[in-house]
Amino acid sequence: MRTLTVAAAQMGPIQKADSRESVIARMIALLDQAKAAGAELVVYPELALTTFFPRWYHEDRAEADIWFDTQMPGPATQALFDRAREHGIAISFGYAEKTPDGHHFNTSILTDKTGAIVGKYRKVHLPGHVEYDTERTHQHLEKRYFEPGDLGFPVWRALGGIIGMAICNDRRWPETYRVMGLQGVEMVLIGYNTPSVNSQRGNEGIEKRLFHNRLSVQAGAYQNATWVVAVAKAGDEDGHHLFGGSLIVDPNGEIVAEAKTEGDELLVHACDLDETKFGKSTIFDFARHRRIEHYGLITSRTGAEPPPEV
Ligand code: CDV
Repeated sequence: MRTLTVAAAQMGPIQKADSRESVIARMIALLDQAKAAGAELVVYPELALTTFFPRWYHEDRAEADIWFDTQMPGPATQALFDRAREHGIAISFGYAEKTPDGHHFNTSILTDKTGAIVGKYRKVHLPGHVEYDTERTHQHLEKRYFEPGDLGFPVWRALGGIIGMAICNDRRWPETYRVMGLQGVEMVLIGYNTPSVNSQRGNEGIEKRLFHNRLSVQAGAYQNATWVVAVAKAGDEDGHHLFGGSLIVDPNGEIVAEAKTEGDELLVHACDLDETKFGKSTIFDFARHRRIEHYGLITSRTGAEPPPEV
């Protein structure tokens, strides 16, 4: 048995006017609760330090730089890293990263139990659009403010297991989990900010969206025999509602913990990383059963006509 006790630290809304210090104080309060509950790893949401700013249009993109961090840890976040180190707890959270050479990414990091950053992931699947869209009920300008992640989907040997990260929209894409699954991932950490309504389909309400959240996360866990910890930022941010529904899902695809509120809420579960072994050595033993052939090989063997060129 290899137990990693994880805490999914769901966060309630962060308003535009909230200071970075007030957000860090909330994150530290969750960290203290997690320590009392025996957690070894605390996972916070996507863009945990700020409101979900891609809903706000800035004609001059540089104005959005107020939401970005250029240093991690930096002046505002140092206190969180310090408390995590004091507690001997690893943390993972998302933030808007501006690199020294001026690139912008939607990023998450993983630390070890001493507060040292051991992993960095940059969001690959950026939803939304670049320009102001008058057809939508609300804006989703991730493509305006971020570049697609340039680090792939790596995994890290950390905390006694093999850990990977993904961010929000990534969780809906099977290859997110599979790329990490092929590297033996045992726990995937995912933060998200998901509006309760579809900006392009008004009748798609919160129940359908929570269903798609569970469907994606549970399928990713089961099909890759991995734990998945999916953590929301939830509630009403300046009149824009995000759903909660944070989840911890086991390698059978079953939910072992689910958030009940839309506020700051901790879900704690002792995850046995060895529970991934059964699936990885039987139905999802990729080395034995996974046979992806090049399309040309299949057509030459079966005589099937390739699709017409378009
Ligand atoms: N932050 C996100 O990536 N949100 C998307 C919304 C726009 C659908 C998501 O997949 O949850």
